[in-house]
Amino acid sequence: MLIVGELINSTRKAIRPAIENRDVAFIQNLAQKQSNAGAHYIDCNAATVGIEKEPEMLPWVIQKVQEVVDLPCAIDSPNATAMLAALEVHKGKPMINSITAEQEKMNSLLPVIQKTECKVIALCMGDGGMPRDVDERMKNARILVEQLRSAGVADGDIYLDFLVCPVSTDGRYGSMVIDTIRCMKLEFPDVQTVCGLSNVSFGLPERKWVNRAFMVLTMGAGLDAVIIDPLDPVMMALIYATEVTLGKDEFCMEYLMAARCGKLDGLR
Ligand code: THG
Repeated sequence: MLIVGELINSTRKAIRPAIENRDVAFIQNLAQKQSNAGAHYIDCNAATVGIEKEPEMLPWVIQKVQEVVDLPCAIDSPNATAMLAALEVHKGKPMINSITAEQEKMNSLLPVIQKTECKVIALCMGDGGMPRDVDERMKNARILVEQLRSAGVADGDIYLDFLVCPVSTDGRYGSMVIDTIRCMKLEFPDVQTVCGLSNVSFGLPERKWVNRAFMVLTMGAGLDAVIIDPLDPVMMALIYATEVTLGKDEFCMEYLMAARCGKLDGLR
């Protein structure tokens, strides 16, 4: 399971002021903690500082993060100018978070993707707005896979995101994502799947339990990558335990290593 640490996101209360005040220690501490907890990518989002400042602030965040952790970033921005500026300073193979099947998004980002060795998160959203069902998600997925393939992106570098919505607003949203992951794996076995897991629990108390249950279910359906708070030790222990039960952990090495490092002590 590829883990993208979600904590450096300017929509979070503490992050926006930290970015605006260029609080290096705060940002770097969060990057280090997520890396130590097992994140493979650090999501970096500076979108709430505003459209004029983001092209300056997002590259700054990425530079500060990569000064202290030897990890690539998921560059989380809706703004093509900020994305380009961030790619200029990024070291290693970045993850572009994200492109959609919306015409304008495609036109601005596909040429950038074509020139960059990168992984790409593709949100299954088109010009019709939020997809209503599995079919609409699959329709957008097909457009995205076709366009990204023709921009030279290998299937293994495409991460389809099926847009997790809160189950508190409609109880069908959870199983809709699970069904879409299964469909996708049948049609495009080498294309990867990702989700921003914590969206599922918006509006509910004690959200962590819902996130953890959804993690295990989506992994069972074939989820390959996830955007989460890696500082939840119970979540991380469940990921190790689920991988080993799905036979995705050769010789149970990761599980054994996690146990030896005290990473499975969560609820004890
Ligand atoms: N898909 C992709 N990218 C994404 C998402 C997705 N990026 C953003 C988001 N969804 C994933 N990241 C977060 C980051 C923080 C929270 C949830 C998802 C979060 N925030 C608290 C809240 O809103 O209640 C606020 C916490 C605070 O203020 O400290 O939980 O789906 N590709």
